[in-house]
Amino acid sequence: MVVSIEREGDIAVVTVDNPPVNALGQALRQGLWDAVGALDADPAVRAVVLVCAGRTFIAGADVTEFGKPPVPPHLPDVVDRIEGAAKPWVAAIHGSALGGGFEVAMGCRFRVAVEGASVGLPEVTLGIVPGASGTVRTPRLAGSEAAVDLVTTGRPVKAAKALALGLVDAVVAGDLRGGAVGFARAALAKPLPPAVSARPVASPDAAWWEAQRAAVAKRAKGEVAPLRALDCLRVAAERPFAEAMAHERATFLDLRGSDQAAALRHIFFAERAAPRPAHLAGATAHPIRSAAVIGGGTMGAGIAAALRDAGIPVVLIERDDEAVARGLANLRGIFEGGVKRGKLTEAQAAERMAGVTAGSDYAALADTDLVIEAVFEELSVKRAVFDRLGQVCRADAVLATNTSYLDPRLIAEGLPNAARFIGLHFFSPANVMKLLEIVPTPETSIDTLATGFALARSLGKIPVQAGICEGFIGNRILKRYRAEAEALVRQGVAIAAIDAAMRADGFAMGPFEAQDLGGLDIAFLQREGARAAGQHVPETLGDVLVRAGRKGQKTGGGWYDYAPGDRKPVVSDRVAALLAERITGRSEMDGGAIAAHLTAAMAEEGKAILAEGIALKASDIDLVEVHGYGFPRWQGGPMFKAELGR
Ligand code: 3H9
Repeated sequence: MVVSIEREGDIAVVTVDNPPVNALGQALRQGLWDAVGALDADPAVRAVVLVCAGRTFIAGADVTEFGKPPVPPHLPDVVDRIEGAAKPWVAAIHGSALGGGFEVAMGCRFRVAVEGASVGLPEVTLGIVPGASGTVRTPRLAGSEAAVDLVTTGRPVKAAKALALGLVDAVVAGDLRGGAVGFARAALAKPLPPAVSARPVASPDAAWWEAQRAAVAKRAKGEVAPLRALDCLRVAAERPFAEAMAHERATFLDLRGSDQAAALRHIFFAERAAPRPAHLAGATAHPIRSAAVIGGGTMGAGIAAALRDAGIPVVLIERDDEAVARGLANLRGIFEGGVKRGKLTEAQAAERMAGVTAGSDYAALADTDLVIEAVFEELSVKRAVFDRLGQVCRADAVLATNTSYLDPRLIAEGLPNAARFIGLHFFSPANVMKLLEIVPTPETSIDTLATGFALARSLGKIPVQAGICEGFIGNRILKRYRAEAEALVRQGVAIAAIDAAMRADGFAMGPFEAQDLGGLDIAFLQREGARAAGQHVPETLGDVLVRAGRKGQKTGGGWYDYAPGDRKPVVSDRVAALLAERITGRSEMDGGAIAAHLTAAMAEEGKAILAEGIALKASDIDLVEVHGYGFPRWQGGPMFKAELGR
């Protein structure tokens, strides 16, 4: 039974129990529909409290039903039926009331939330708009301004803010069910407020709506749903309720079948499947109660910050006192930045730092559960670190390298008990970026691998297993992407046209401006290293620029020129002159064709990566690109896009 009914005197308590998140599948919709009928017919019931079992209130429509034809009763009808019930319903919210879940709550006459709960309309993150009155009832509760923020960003708000906005009527501490029943009794003693659909909504003027449209369009970068949601909200403010409902429903059904919605659903489910891969079901992760990071540079400090954010005590090792002080300063800088941006309080930042011990003596690692090496990307330096770790660490301590290009097998050579060795490739800034590539060697044990995934879960990262090749999954595709972009330049496509095309396609930056930001020299030095080792690495256009002293923004120029102190890329005559003899044609390829060509190249590399077993599944490659390399989420990643063929 997904819906059951109990009595507390004259109050009925309807309990929804549809694990894992009480999603509104057909059985639940029917159960709620029938409950209204049964309780309306029961003269002993004066009011109804709607509670949910398990970790959350109703988390929304059942997303797994979205690929299929809708089956009645449809959610808007269920919400209307609850609102039209003869007895007032009170939604008792814990966990999250999201999407259709919050729409059901808005069909109720009252909403009571427990402290810590949140409410929201995240539909745009799935490429759709709310489809059961979210755009129409929300402005009637909280006004158009709050509704625009909630619906076009999809970001939920916590109970206290929801109360301030008028989205909920009361916040209770502790016993939610008891609190909601008490609220219902008290409410019955007073005249009932009008149903939400009957409340007025004041429309802001046309200029305000136009300003919203410009702001949402700027954020959306090609994503359709936020603008369509804004249109629905405007109709809801300017037209009668029924007309707005019809408009919202038509928009919802239109978007539900769209490519963007399919892509966003693909990423939604891939993200949820990633942390617990089926092939690790029988493995036992080692508990990580303490961790150490070797190297306090940008990457090491970021990893240490991520560990501290998860509450894990950290030892930070650097080679001498001066480097220790620099590492600690880097770490402090990260937490201070968190305070400046309002993400951490001063007290939290201090607590983060208090959990860090720093020094240059490896003896401090004798009882550490996990050590992550993040030193200079040079084999001999890394091997020296693991020699020391092999001597001082417990035999069962998990030892990880954060290498992004080197072969982990070579780094682990000679390590006693190589079964506990693994690659954990973080992305910079490591305390912010969600992606973690997990790279086992042939000797890594399944339990060590499971430890990598468990660590990712506790750090809130999205783990993807990668096999060993140069650049693993992400950097290998990046290399191909850059090579293809350079090939276009050689054919005569303008550098700025390529960057503009990728931005228009939804990337935060194009390939050349991104290199200018990160610096061209790291990849250059890698190529030079490979050349010095006797490998044939053809000259790239980037090599030409670095040899001319153009390493990116930090040298005042790379692919573009930069005025001192200004990050705005300016097309460079000097670059044109430097590359002139290598540019063989003149091409007027349009932006759409450029983006299609480059993303297809990424997918082609992805296919090779899959065929070689470097990635276990195509959706892992999509997660790497979306979470590590700025591939637009609403396109679902290169593999999904290629599969779709559009
Ligand atoms: C909508 O409501 C449209 C309406 O306006 C109109 C309709 C007409 N459906 O995230 P977790 C699964 S659109 C199906 O790890 P947590 C998930 O795949 C919807 N399945 O848990 C996973 O399965 P498994 C708007 C769902 O505790 C399991 O539940 N709502 C759905 O970390 C646990 O998920 C949303 O977008 C779903 N809606 O976080 C809310 N949601 O165990 C989406 C989850 O097999 N959900 N699953 O891998 C969430 O944000 C989080 O799940 C939540 C819990 C915060 C609720």
